[in-house]
Amino acid sequence: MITLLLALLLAVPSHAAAPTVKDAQAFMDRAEGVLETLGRRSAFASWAMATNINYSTEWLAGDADNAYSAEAAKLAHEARKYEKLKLPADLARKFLALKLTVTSPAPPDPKDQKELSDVKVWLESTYGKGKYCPTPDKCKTLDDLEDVLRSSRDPKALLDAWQGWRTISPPMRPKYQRFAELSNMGSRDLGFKDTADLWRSGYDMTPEQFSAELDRAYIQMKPLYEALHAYVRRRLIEKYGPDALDADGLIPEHLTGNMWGQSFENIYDLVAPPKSKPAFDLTERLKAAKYDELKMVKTGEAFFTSLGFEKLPATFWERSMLTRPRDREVQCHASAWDVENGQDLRIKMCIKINAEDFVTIHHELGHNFYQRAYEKQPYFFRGSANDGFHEALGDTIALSVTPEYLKTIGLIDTVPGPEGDIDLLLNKALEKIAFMPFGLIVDKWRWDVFTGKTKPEDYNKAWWALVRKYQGLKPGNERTENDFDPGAKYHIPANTPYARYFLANIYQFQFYRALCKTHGHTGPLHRCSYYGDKAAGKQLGDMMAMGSSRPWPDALEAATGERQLDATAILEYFAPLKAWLDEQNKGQTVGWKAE
Ligand code: X8Z
Ligand code: ZN
Repeated sequence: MITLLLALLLAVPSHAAAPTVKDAQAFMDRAEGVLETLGRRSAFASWAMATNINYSTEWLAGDADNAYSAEAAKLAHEARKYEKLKLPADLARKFLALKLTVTSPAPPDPKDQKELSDVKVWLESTYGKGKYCPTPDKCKTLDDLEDVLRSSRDPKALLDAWQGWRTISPPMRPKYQRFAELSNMGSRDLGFKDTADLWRSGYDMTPEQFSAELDRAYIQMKPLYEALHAYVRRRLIEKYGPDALDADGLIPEHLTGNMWGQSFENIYDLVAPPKSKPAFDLTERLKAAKYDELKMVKTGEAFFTSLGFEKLPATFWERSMLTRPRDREVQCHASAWDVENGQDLRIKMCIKINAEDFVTIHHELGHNFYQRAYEKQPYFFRGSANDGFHEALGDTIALSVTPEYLKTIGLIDTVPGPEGDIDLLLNKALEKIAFMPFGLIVDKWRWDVFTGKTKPEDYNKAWWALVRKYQGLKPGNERTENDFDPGAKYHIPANTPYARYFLANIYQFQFYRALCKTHGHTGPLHRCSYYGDKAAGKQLGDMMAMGSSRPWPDALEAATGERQLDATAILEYFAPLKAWLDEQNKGQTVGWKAE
């Protein structure tokens, strides 16, 4: 009897014992293994869908997404057992990563989980297949319409393309509303207030501090954006007259050369300094030198290898999608993929031979080289220090695509002298400075949707209020709540957080400034290219190899010696342009009426 009791006592207590750090470690090892397998399945299925959208690939992608999200939510619940333990810092970091691994987490009920995965796939594929059909037999894809925005100077044609693209998104509105509800259910189930709270929890500071950091950086940038805006507005009024005039000083979005007014680089010809003759036009040079899509990507790769990075694997060239296929629907928005942990890297892009895509290729390759650099990290540390770092990497390289570099690779014959500085800086500002307010508002809009501050009946109104306030732009024609204009920007239906691009725009100048210092560059910052500099490459590569294993200020410090998001680097880069713009804007109104 006594032995039986003893045996029972010995058998029972093990599950009641408090978990130890060792248990937490064992749990995490298992979680990483399970999610790595499911993540790989989901990556293959998503690739299959993005490069061939049809009923079957949608089904596969939705199913794999559901399996990953449901398992991640289940593991995050199990993880609560270890919450009270004092865990070593890197293990604690993995527990947080587990909670953040899905940007729209699965709600507890399997029926809701499936609905969420289905709605996500529906939104993404609707965007990918989206076409503007002025007549049923004449449909235009986004790339066709972007060509119009980029090249046409006829306000009617511009407006038609601009509003035509926005005919794809009204059906998304009820789906997006449901998506936000389901995603909030999942976020709350993990202990977050809502999905906005979850999205802002991955920056080694509180969500409130994160929002304040973005606002702080934006305020640093604002005078420069306003100066650029005032100058561009005046030149557009000169060109388009009444079509560009607005009593409040807002610029009509369809005249900016970009579908969302997120970059003004395509209207450089309209706003270039009046007397100057631009030294070269990169688009024209690429075409004249007979660059094709492959050569554009090879040239990008060569920049990275010049810094000491290994060549891309042979499978990159076999499996990437570089052009729009004729025979099937695809998601053309550029992206970079790490399908099998650093081994199977790919990009997916519908490349056009122009300067904009030349930069985007460097951007995408930056993702791939980053992915390979951290492949030896454990599953939850295979990421960048924060998501802004991933977006910044390739752009940091593209900033080194200077005239000096273009001459080295034979794309131009002569390097413009210092008299070309303002042209060059203006060109870059149309890309980088014009982007800043847009980089901020996409998630400001979504955070307000997720918190409930913006009600579904005000989705469109809230969007345009932000565009007006931050970008100083206005819609091409009157918009109502029958429209759903946020849905006409990829990252909304594809559920990709956007604050990362705002961060990236600032970080890339911090990286660039630091690498130029290592390179020993003297003279104006914007003339620096570290092409071929292995020391600069190592400095960047060492940070990339850290993955997300350390808080981001540590990673930033490793590459730059700095620990803060700091707009002084971008301001320093553009300082000569700011002085020039202020001169041009003398006696003119700067700014616009926001309310
Ligand atoms: O989406 C992208 C990349 C893929 S990560 C092409 N970008 C943002 C956009 O296109 O809106 C790069 C810059 C901003
Ligand atoms: Zn990117």
